[in-house]
Amino acid sequence: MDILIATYNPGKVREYRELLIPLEATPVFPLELGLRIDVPEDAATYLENATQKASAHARASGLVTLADDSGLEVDALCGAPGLRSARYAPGQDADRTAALLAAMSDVPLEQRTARFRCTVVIDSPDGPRYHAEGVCEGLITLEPSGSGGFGYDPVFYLPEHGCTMAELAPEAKNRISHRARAVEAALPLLRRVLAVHGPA
Ligand code: ITT
Repeated sequence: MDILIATYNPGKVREYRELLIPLEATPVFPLELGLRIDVPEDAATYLENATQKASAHARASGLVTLADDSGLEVDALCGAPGLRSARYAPGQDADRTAALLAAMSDVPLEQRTARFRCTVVIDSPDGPRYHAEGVCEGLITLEPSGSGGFGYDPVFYLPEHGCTMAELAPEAKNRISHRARAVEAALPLLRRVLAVHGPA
């Protein structure tokens, strides 16, 4: 059976294809179904944004649906870009990482602590709804490094790995990332929902 992953971000698509291999269901993505639903991501929490994305896509597709809302929280910027991570600056990922580094140009290394946060919501046309969260702690670098991953990965340094998230192999990112942790917590919930919605 299929599970819809309600994302249009190609980086997330790549990661979910790998992260959901343990699941006895096939991940499908909105564009593969000819779906394109623009959900406003204007709520006050990751949970509300992810819920809106999951619910709209579950209603439109009739499928069990997973959505995530995620972001980078930088302590020296009082938690910014946070919920606005995807819209922190116009342009591409590289423009947003450049804007972030510029905003932090006078922040010393020891104060560059940050975390990625990912909230996953699972919904289905007739509920119930579940959620799970994953967090990954790190430091913001002084300049980008690495070409893997997406988004802010080139400026997110992992002290215990001695490299940025963008310098990790994809399998390694998928073991330790905020999204990997959220999915790990969500897998039992997903299995429960899929058991209810599976073939009779
Ligand atoms: P969808 O809503 O279609 O899933 P999106 O990119 O708009 O895609 P979000 O609203 O959750 O997704 O925004 C998350 C932003 O946070 C994303 O665009 C990146 O800039 C950043 N981000 C999230 N996860 C990341 C990761 O694993 N590595 C680097 N940056 C990440």
